[in-house]
Amino acid sequence: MTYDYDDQNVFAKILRGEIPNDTVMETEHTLAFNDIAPQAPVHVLVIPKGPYVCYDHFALEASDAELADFSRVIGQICRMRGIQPGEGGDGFRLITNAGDDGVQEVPHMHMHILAGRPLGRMLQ
Ligand code: DGP
Repeated sequence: MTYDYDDQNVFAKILRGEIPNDTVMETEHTLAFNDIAPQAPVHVLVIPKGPYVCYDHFALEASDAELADFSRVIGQICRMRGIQPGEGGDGFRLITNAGDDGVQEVPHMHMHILAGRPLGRMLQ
């Protein structure tokens, strides 16, 4: 399976510094920034710096270092924002949309962190 990465997508432009962003955290392999159209009081997008189209591309082809870094950044942001349910926060939701059925708007792998209000039940 080959993935066709479009390097003109908006997150690629953010990574190249061509479009500004409101950075929350940056590491060697990962960038996290606030969503331009927040759907909740906390709405952070976490993206790998590598050219991955969607979750399966990232999960199957990224290095262990990239995968671990991405996961840790998400955990650290949850802790930073005080939304982790185990330690007094009220919880959060992680969403990654993929492809047409997933209604993925930006074709660069990203995880949404949503929190700060009751998010409702998604799956019955
Ligand atoms: P989706 O691909 O549907 O999972 O969502 C893409 C998200 O990216 C959407 O919540 C809006 C956000 N977004 C789109 N363009 C920009 C941008 O230029 N800057 C930021 N910070 N967010 C953006």
